[in-house]
Amino acid sequence: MKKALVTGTTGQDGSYLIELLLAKGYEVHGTKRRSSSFNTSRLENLSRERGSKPDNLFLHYADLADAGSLTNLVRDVQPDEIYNLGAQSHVAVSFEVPEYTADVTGVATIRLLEAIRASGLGTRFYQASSSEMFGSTPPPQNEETPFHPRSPYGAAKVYSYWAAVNYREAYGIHASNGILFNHESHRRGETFVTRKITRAVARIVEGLQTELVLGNLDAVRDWGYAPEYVEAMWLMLQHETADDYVIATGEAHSVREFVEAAFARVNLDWEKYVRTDARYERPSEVDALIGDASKAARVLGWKPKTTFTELVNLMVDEDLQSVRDERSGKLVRIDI
Ligand code: NAP
Ligand code: F7E
Repeated sequence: MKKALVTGTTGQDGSYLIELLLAKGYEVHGTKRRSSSFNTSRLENLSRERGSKPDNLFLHYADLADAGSLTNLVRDVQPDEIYNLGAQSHVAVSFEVPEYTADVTGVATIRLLEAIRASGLGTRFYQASSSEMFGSTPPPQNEETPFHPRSPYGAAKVYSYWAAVNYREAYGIHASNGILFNHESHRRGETFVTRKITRAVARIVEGLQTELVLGNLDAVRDWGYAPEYVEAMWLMLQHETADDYVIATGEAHSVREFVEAAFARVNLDWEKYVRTDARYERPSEVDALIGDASKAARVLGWKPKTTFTELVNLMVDEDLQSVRDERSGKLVRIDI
Protein backbone atom coordinates (compact mmCIF):
# COMPACT_ATOMS: atom_id res chain seq x y z
CA MET A 1 0.00 0.00 0.00
CA LYS A 2 1.46 3.37 -1.06
CA LYS A 3 1.62 6.16 1.51
CA ALA A 4 0.94 9.81 0.67
CA LEU A 5 1.37 12.91 2.81
CA VAL A 6 -0.80 15.86 1.78
CA THR A 7 -0.51 19.41 3.12
CA GLY A 8 -3.58 21.62 2.78
CA THR A 9 -5.95 18.69 3.24
CA THR A 10 -8.77 20.89 4.47
CA GLY A 11 -8.77 23.09 1.34
CA GLN A 12 -10.63 22.61 -1.92
CA ASP A 13 -7.92 20.63 -3.74
CA GLY A 14 -6.79 18.74 -0.64
CA SER A 15 -10.28 17.34 -0.11
CA TYR A 16 -10.57 16.10 -3.72
CA LEU A 17 -7.03 14.71 -3.73
CA ILE A 18 -7.66 12.77 -0.53
CA GLU A 19 -10.77 11.20 -2.07
CA LEU A 20 -8.78 10.26 -5.17
CA LEU A 21 -5.89 8.74 -3.21
CA LEU A 22 -8.19 6.78 -0.90
CA ALA A 23 -10.05 5.44 -3.94
CA LYS A 24 -6.71 4.29 -5.35
CA GLY A 25 -5.95 2.37 -2.15
CA TYR A 26 -3.37 4.71 -0.60
CA GLU A 27 -2.75 5.18 3.10
CA VAL A 28 -3.27 8.94 3.29
CA HIS A 29 -1.79 11.29 5.88
CA GLY A 30 -3.03 14.86 5.83
CA THR A 31 -2.17 17.98 7.76
CA LYS A 32 -4.71 20.20 9.44
CA ARG A 33 -4.33 23.38 11.48
CA ARG A 34 -5.66 24.08 14.91
CA SER A 35 -8.63 26.39 14.54
CA SER A 36 -11.14 27.75 17.05
CA SER A 37 -13.95 26.39 14.88
CA PHE A 38 -14.39 23.27 12.70
CA ASN A 39 -12.20 23.57 9.59
CA THR A 40 -12.67 20.09 8.15
CA SER A 41 -16.07 20.61 6.52
CA ARG A 42 -14.75 19.64 3.07
CA LEU A 43 -13.72 16.24 4.43
CA GLU A 44 -16.97 15.52 6.21
CA ASN A 45 -18.56 13.55 3.40
CA LEU A 46 -15.77 10.98 3.89
CA SER A 47 -17.10 10.19 7.35
CA ARG A 48 -20.70 11.40 7.40
CA GLU A 49 -22.31 8.07 6.60
CA ARG A 50 -20.02 5.94 8.77
CA GLY A 51 -19.76 8.49 11.57
CA SER A 52 -15.98 8.06 11.65
CA LYS A 53 -13.11 8.68 9.27
CA PRO A 54 -11.93 6.04 6.75
CA ASP A 55 -9.40 3.59 8.26
CA ASN A 56 -6.70 4.59 5.75
CA LEU A 57 -6.93 8.32 6.49
CA PHE A 58 -4.87 9.98 9.22
CA LEU A 59 -5.00 13.69 10.00
CA HIS A 60 -2.12 15.32 11.87
CA TYR A 61 -1.83 18.80 13.32
CA ALA A 62 1.00 20.63 11.53
CA ASP A 63 1.76 24.08 10.22
CA LEU A 64 3.79 25.03 7.17
CA ALA A 65 5.42 27.76 9.27
CA ASP A 66 6.65 25.14 11.74
CA ALA A 67 9.63 23.22 10.30
CA GLY A 68 9.70 20.76 13.19
CA SER A 69 6.12 19.63 12.63
CA LEU A 70 6.88 18.94 8.95
CA THR A 71 10.20 17.17 9.54
CA ASN A 72 8.67 14.97 12.23
CA LEU A 73 5.77 14.04 9.95
CA VAL A 74 8.05 13.05 7.06
CA ARG A 75 10.22 11.03 9.47
CA ASP A 76 7.26 9.27 11.11
CA VAL A 77 5.07 8.66 8.04
CA GLN A 78 7.88 7.85 5.54
CA PRO A 79 5.63 8.74 2.60
CA ASP A 80 6.14 7.53 -0.98
CA GLU A 81 4.60 10.78 -2.22
CA ILE A 82 4.16 14.28 -0.78
CA TYR A 83 1.64 16.71 -2.27
CA ASN A 84 2.32 20.26 -1.04
CA LEU A 85 -1.08 21.93 -1.45
CA GLY A 86 -1.04 24.02 1.72
CA ALA A 87 -0.67 27.76 1.21
CA GLN A 88 -1.96 31.19 2.06
CA SER A 89 -3.67 30.97 -1.30
CA HIS A 90 -5.66 34.20 -1.58
CA VAL A 91 -4.03 36.73 -3.93
CA ALA A 92 -5.77 39.81 -2.52
CA VAL A 93 -5.02 38.76 1.07
CA SER A 94 -1.34 38.33 0.19
CA PHE A 95 -1.07 42.12 -0.17
CA GLU A 96 -2.28 42.43 3.45
CA VAL A 97 -0.01 39.70 4.89
CA PRO A 98 2.96 39.61 2.49
CA GLU A 99 5.61 38.29 4.87
CA TYR A 100 3.38 35.52 6.20
CA THR A 101 2.51 34.60 2.59
CA ALA A 102 6.21 34.49 1.67
CA ASP A 103 6.82 32.13 4.59
CA VAL A 104 3.89 29.73 4.19
CA THR A 105 3.48 29.82 0.40
CA GLY A 106 7.20 30.21 -0.34
CA VAL A 107 9.78 29.17 2.27
CA ALA A 108 7.72 26.24 3.57
CA THR A 109 8.43 24.37 0.32
CA ILE A 110 12.11 24.30 1.25
CA ARG A 111 11.17 22.94 4.69
CA LEU A 112 9.47 19.97 3.05
CA LEU A 113 12.20 19.43 0.45
CA GLU A 114 14.85 19.52 3.17
CA ALA A 115 12.88 16.96 5.17
CA ILE A 116 12.81 14.68 2.10
CA ARG A 117 16.53 15.20 1.52
CA ALA A 118 17.40 14.45 5.15
CA SER A 119 15.23 11.32 5.15
CA GLY A 120 17.01 9.79 2.12
CA LEU A 121 13.70 8.04 1.33
CA GLY A 122 13.24 8.82 -2.38
CA THR A 123 9.86 10.41 -1.66
CA ARG A 124 8.26 11.98 -4.75
CA PHE A 125 7.15 15.61 -4.37
CA TYR A 126 4.34 17.61 -5.96
CA GLN A 127 4.45 21.40 -5.68
CA ALA A 128 1.19 23.32 -6.19
CA SER A 129 2.51 26.01 -8.52
CA SER A 130 0.18 28.57 -10.02
CA SER A 131 -0.65 30.49 -13.18
CA GLU A 132 -0.30 33.58 -10.95
CA MET A 133 3.46 33.19 -11.52
CA PHE A 134 2.92 34.37 -15.13
CA GLY A 135 1.25 37.52 -13.86
CA SER A 136 1.52 40.20 -16.50
CA THR A 137 3.12 38.06 -19.23
CA PRO A 138 0.46 37.96 -21.97
CA PRO A 139 -1.45 34.75 -22.83
CA PRO A 140 -1.39 32.03 -23.96
CA GLN A 141 0.96 30.78 -21.21
CA ASN A 142 2.82 27.46 -21.27
CA GLU A 143 5.84 25.90 -19.52
CA GLU A 144 8.23 28.16 -21.47
CA THR A 145 6.47 31.43 -20.64
CA PRO A 146 8.54 33.82 -18.46
CA PHE A 147 7.25 34.60 -14.98
CA HIS A 148 6.24 38.13 -13.99
CA PRO A 149 4.24 37.81 -10.74
CA ARG A 150 1.96 40.68 -9.73
CA SER A 151 1.40 39.90 -6.03
CA PRO A 152 3.25 38.66 -2.94
CA TYR A 153 1.37 35.39 -3.52
CA GLY A 154 2.67 35.10 -7.09
CA ALA A 155 6.21 35.94 -5.98
CA ALA A 156 6.08 33.31 -3.20
CA LYS A 157 4.88 30.69 -5.70
CA VAL A 158 7.79 31.56 -8.02
CA TYR A 159 10.17 30.92 -5.11
CA SER A 160 8.57 27.53 -4.46
CA TYR A 161 8.61 26.65 -8.15
CA TRP A 162 12.35 27.23 -8.38
CA ALA A 163 12.96 25.45 -5.08
CA ALA A 164 11.34 22.31 -6.51
CA VAL A 165 13.34 22.60 -9.75
CA ASN A 166 16.55 23.19 -7.81
CA TYR A 167 16.12 20.16 -5.51
CA ARG A 168 15.40 18.07 -8.61
CA GLU A 169 18.59 19.26 -10.31
CA ALA A 170 20.84 19.41 -7.25
CA TYR A 171 19.79 16.26 -5.36
CA GLY A 172 17.89 14.19 -7.93
CA ILE A 173 14.65 14.44 -5.95
CA HIS A 174 11.57 13.48 -8.01
CA ALA A 175 9.97 16.95 -7.63
CA SER A 176 7.33 18.20 -10.09
CA ASN A 177 5.53 21.50 -10.44
CA GLY A 178 1.91 21.53 -11.50
CA ILE A 179 1.32 25.02 -12.87
CA LEU A 180 -2.41 25.01 -12.38
CA PHE A 181 -4.71 27.66 -13.77
CA ASN A 182 -7.83 28.61 -11.79
CA HIS A 183 -9.95 25.61 -10.91
CA GLU A 184 -13.22 25.75 -9.10
CA SER A 185 -16.02 23.68 -7.61
CA HIS A 186 -18.74 23.98 -5.00
CA ARG A 187 -15.94 23.39 -2.45
CA ARG A 188 -14.08 26.54 -3.57
CA GLY A 189 -13.37 29.03 -0.77
CA GLU A 190 -16.25 31.49 -0.44
CA THR A 191 -14.09 34.59 -1.01
CA PHE A 192 -12.72 33.58 -4.42
CA VAL A 193 -14.67 35.27 -7.16
CA THR A 194 -16.49 32.27 -8.69
CA ARG A 195 -17.82 30.94 -5.41
CA LYS A 196 -18.61 34.45 -4.18
CA ILE A 197 -20.78 34.84 -7.28
CA THR A 198 -22.52 31.44 -7.17
CA ARG A 199 -23.25 31.71 -3.43
CA ALA A 200 -24.65 35.19 -3.93
CA VAL A 201 -26.89 33.97 -6.76
CA ALA A 202 -28.23 31.19 -4.52
CA ARG A 203 -28.78 33.54 -1.59
CA ILE A 204 -30.51 36.10 -3.82
CA VAL A 205 -32.86 33.39 -5.15
CA GLU A 206 -33.65 32.35 -1.56
CA GLY A 207 -34.26 35.98 -0.51
CA LEU A 208 -31.25 36.09 1.88
CA GLN A 209 -29.23 38.73 -0.01
CA THR A 210 -30.14 41.64 -2.26
CA GLU A 211 -26.92 42.60 -4.04
CA LEU A 212 -23.48 41.35 -4.99
CA VAL A 213 -20.48 43.69 -4.71
CA LEU A 214 -17.43 42.83 -6.82
CA GLY A 215 -14.15 44.38 -7.97
CA ASN A 216 -12.67 44.20 -11.46
CA LEU A 217 -15.17 42.59 -13.87
CA ASP A 218 -12.78 42.76 -16.84
CA ALA A 219 -10.20 40.26 -15.54
CA VAL A 220 -9.97 37.17 -17.76
CA ARG A 221 -9.38 33.71 -16.33
CA ASP A 222 -9.15 30.13 -17.55
CA TRP A 223 -11.52 28.31 -15.17
CA GLY A 224 -11.54 24.51 -14.92
CA TYR A 225 -13.17 21.94 -12.62
CA ALA A 226 -11.10 21.06 -9.54
CA PRO A 227 -11.67 17.25 -9.33
CA GLU A 228 -10.14 16.89 -12.81
CA TYR A 229 -7.10 18.94 -11.77
CA VAL A 230 -6.17 16.71 -8.80
CA GLU A 231 -6.00 13.79 -11.26
CA ALA A 232 -3.24 15.70 -13.04
CA MET A 233 -1.30 16.07 -9.76
CA TRP A 234 -1.39 12.32 -9.22
CA LEU A 235 -0.39 11.59 -12.83
CA MET A 236 2.70 13.81 -12.47
CA LEU A 237 3.99 11.74 -9.56
CA GLN A 238 3.35 8.45 -11.37
CA HIS A 239 5.52 9.50 -14.33
CA GLU A 240 9.01 8.01 -14.39
CA THR A 241 10.69 11.41 -14.60
CA ALA A 242 9.78 14.53 -12.68
CA ASP A 243 8.87 17.59 -14.74
CA ASP A 244 6.74 20.75 -14.79
CA TYR A 245 3.30 20.95 -16.43
CA VAL A 246 0.70 23.58 -17.17
CA ILE A 247 -2.82 22.36 -16.34
CA ALA A 248 -5.61 24.45 -17.87
CA THR A 249 -8.61 24.34 -20.19
CA GLY A 250 -7.37 26.86 -22.78
CA GLU A 251 -10.79 28.54 -22.67
CA ALA A 252 -11.00 32.07 -21.29
CA HIS A 253 -13.83 34.16 -19.90
CA SER A 254 -14.07 37.45 -18.05
CA VAL A 255 -15.44 37.80 -14.52
CA ARG A 256 -18.38 39.65 -16.14
CA GLU A 257 -19.13 36.59 -18.31
CA PHE A 258 -19.04 34.35 -15.24
CA VAL A 259 -21.51 36.65 -13.48
CA GLU A 260 -23.77 36.74 -16.50
CA ALA A 261 -23.79 32.93 -16.84
CA ALA A 262 -24.42 32.38 -13.11
CA PHE A 263 -27.43 34.71 -12.99
CA ALA A 264 -28.70 33.28 -16.29
CA ARG A 265 -28.81 29.82 -14.67
CA VAL A 266 -31.63 31.07 -12.41
CA ASN A 267 -33.18 33.34 -15.07
CA LEU A 268 -32.15 36.61 -13.40
CA ASP A 269 -30.71 39.74 -15.03
CA TRP A 270 -27.31 40.22 -13.33
CA GLU A 271 -27.26 43.98 -13.94
CA LYS A 272 -30.11 44.42 -11.45
CA TYR A 273 -28.06 42.91 -8.60
CA VAL A 274 -24.34 43.53 -9.19
CA ARG A 275 -22.37 46.66 -8.38
CA THR A 276 -18.63 47.25 -8.18
CA ASP A 277 -16.51 48.72 -5.41
CA ALA A 278 -12.81 49.62 -5.53
CA ARG A 279 -12.25 47.84 -2.21
CA TYR A 280 -12.23 44.51 -4.08
CA GLU A 281 -9.59 45.68 -6.56
CA ARG A 282 -5.92 44.76 -6.11
CA PRO A 283 -2.90 47.09 -5.99
CA SER A 284 -1.67 45.32 -9.14
CA GLU A 285 -3.97 43.09 -11.19
CA VAL A 286 -3.36 40.08 -13.41
CA ASP A 287 -5.39 40.93 -16.51
CA ALA A 288 -5.51 37.68 -18.44
CA LEU A 289 -4.49 34.06 -17.85
CA ILE A 290 -5.15 31.48 -20.57
CA GLY A 291 -3.24 28.22 -20.37
CA ASP A 292 -1.82 25.93 -23.02
CA ALA A 293 -1.87 22.43 -21.49
CA SER A 294 -0.72 20.57 -24.60
CA LYS A 295 2.38 19.15 -22.83
CA ALA A 296 0.19 17.57 -20.12
CA ALA A 297 -2.05 16.09 -22.84
CA ARG A 298 0.94 14.70 -24.74
CA VAL A 299 3.01 13.34 -21.84
CA LEU A 300 0.45 12.56 -19.12
CA GLY A 301 -2.64 11.97 -21.25
CA TRP A 302 -4.49 14.59 -19.18
CA LYS A 303 -7.32 16.61 -20.69
CA PRO A 304 -10.05 18.76 -19.11
CA LYS A 305 -13.65 17.57 -19.53
CA THR A 306 -16.01 20.04 -17.89
CA THR A 307 -16.95 23.09 -19.97
CA PHE A 308 -17.28 26.64 -18.65
CA THR A 309 -21.09 26.57 -18.77
CA GLU A 310 -21.21 23.17 -17.07
CA LEU A 311 -18.92 24.48 -14.32
CA VAL A 312 -21.01 27.60 -13.69
CA ASN A 313 -24.23 25.57 -13.67
CA LEU A 314 -22.99 22.91 -11.30
CA MET A 315 -21.66 25.52 -8.87
CA VAL A 316 -24.93 27.49 -8.87
CA ASP A 317 -26.97 24.29 -8.45
CA GLU A 318 -24.83 23.05 -5.55
CA ASP A 319 -24.97 26.43 -3.81
CA LEU A 320 -28.73 26.53 -4.15
CA GLN A 321 -28.89 23.11 -2.51
CA SER A 322 -26.47 24.17 0.27
CA VAL A 323 -28.39 27.34 1.06
CA ARG A 324 -31.62 25.32 1.26
CA ASP A 325 -29.96 22.68 3.47
CA GLU A 326 -28.55 25.39 5.75
CA ARG A 327 -31.97 26.97 6.10
CA SER A 328 -33.64 23.67 6.90
CA GLY A 329 -30.96 22.86 9.52
CA LYS A 330 -29.78 19.81 7.51
CA LEU A 331 -26.14 20.94 7.52
CA VAL A 332 -24.52 20.19 10.86
CA ARG A 333 -20.74 20.34 11.25
CA ILE A 334 -19.08 17.17 12.52
CA ASP A 335 -15.59 16.46 13.80
CA ILE A 336 -13.37 14.19 11.69
P1 NAP B 1 -7.38 26.53 -0.36
O1 NAP B 1 -8.76 25.99 -0.51
O2 NAP B 1 -7.19 27.94 0.06
O3 NAP B 1 -6.63 25.56 0.68
C1 NAP B 1 -5.40 25.93 1.24
C2 NAP B 1 -5.01 24.90 2.28
O4 NAP B 1 -3.78 25.31 2.90
C3 NAP B 1 -6.03 24.76 3.42
O5 NAP B 1 -6.09 23.42 3.83
C4 NAP B 1 -5.41 25.61 4.52
O6 NAP B 1 -5.81 25.26 5.82
C5 NAP B 1 -3.94 25.28 4.30
N1 NAP B 1 -3.05 26.22 4.96
C6 NAP B 1 -3.07 27.57 4.91
N2 NAP B 1 -2.09 28.08 5.68
C7 NAP B 1 -1.45 27.02 6.23
C8 NAP B 1 -0.37 26.89 7.13
N3 NAP B 1 0.25 27.96 7.66
N4 NAP B 1 0.03 25.65 7.48
C9 NAP B 1 -0.60 24.56 6.99
N5 NAP B 1 -1.62 24.60 6.14
C10 NAP B 1 -2.04 25.83 5.76
O7 NAP B 1 -6.56 26.32 -1.70
P2 NAP B 1 -6.88 25.37 -2.97
O8 NAP B 1 -7.72 26.13 -3.92
O9 NAP B 1 -7.28 24.04 -2.49
O10 NAP B 1 -5.43 25.29 -3.62
C11 NAP B 1 -4.50 24.28 -3.24
C12 NAP B 1 -3.09 24.74 -3.59
O11 NAP B 1 -3.00 25.00 -4.98
C13 NAP B 1 -2.65 26.03 -2.90
O12 NAP B 1 -1.27 25.94 -2.69
C14 NAP B 1 -2.93 27.10 -3.94
O13 NAP B 1 -2.09 28.21 -3.73
C15 NAP B 1 -2.59 26.35 -5.21
N6 NAP B 1 -3.30 26.75 -6.43
C16 NAP B 1 -4.66 26.83 -6.44
C17 NAP B 1 -5.31 27.15 -7.62
C18 NAP B 1 -6.81 27.20 -7.70
O14 NAP B 1 -7.32 27.75 -8.68
N7 NAP B 1 -7.53 26.65 -6.75
C19 NAP B 1 -4.56 27.36 -8.79
C20 NAP B 1 -3.18 27.24 -8.74
C21 NAP B 1 -2.56 26.91 -7.55
P3 NAP B 1 -7.16 25.88 6.47
O15 NAP B 1 -8.31 25.12 5.87
O16 NAP B 1 -6.97 25.62 7.93
O17 NAP B 1 -7.19 27.34 6.12
O1 F7E C 1 -9.90 36.31 -8.52
C1 F7E C 1 -11.33 39.40 -9.83
C2 F7E C 1 -9.93 39.46 -9.25
O2 F7E C 1 -9.65 35.65 -6.13
C3 F7E C 1 -10.10 36.13 -9.89
C4 F7E C 1 -6.31 31.43 -6.38
O3 F7E C 1 -6.81 30.12 -6.29
O4 F7E C 1 -6.32 31.35 -8.77
C5 F7E C 1 -6.82 32.06 -7.67
O5 F7E C 1 -6.38 33.41 -7.70
C6 F7E C 1 -10.28 37.48 -10.58
C7 F7E C 1 -9.21 38.50 -10.18
O6 F7E C 1 -8.70 34.20 -7.98
C8 F7E C 1 -13.64 40.11 -7.14
O7 F7E C 1 -9.43 40.79 -9.25
C9 F7E C 1 -13.35 40.75 -9.18
O8 F7E C 1 -8.79 39.18 -11.33
O9 F7E C 1 -11.10 34.26 -7.66
P1 F7E C 1 -9.91 35.10 -7.49
P2 F7E C 1 -7.21 34.55 -8.43
O10 F7E C 1 -6.74 35.82 -7.90
O11 F7E C 1 -7.16 34.35 -9.91
C10 F7E C 1 -4.89 31.32 -8.88
C11 F7E C 1 -4.53 30.50 -10.09
C12 F7E C 1 -4.25 30.87 -7.63
O12 F7E C 1 -3.18 30.26 -7.65
C13 F7E C 1 -4.79 31.40 -6.35
O13 F7E C 1 -4.41 30.57 -5.25
O14 F7E C 1 -11.52 38.04 -10.15
N1 F7E C 1 -12.38 39.83 -8.91
N2 F7E C 1 -14.12 40.94 -8.11
C14 F7E C 1 -12.55 39.41 -7.65
N3 F7E C 1 -11.87 38.48 -6.92
C15 F7E C 1 -12.30 38.25 -5.66
N4 F7E C 1 -11.67 37.31 -4.92
N5 F7E C 1 -13.35 38.93 -5.11
C16 F7E C 1 -14.06 39.86 -5.81
O15 F7E C 1 -15.00 40.46 -5.28
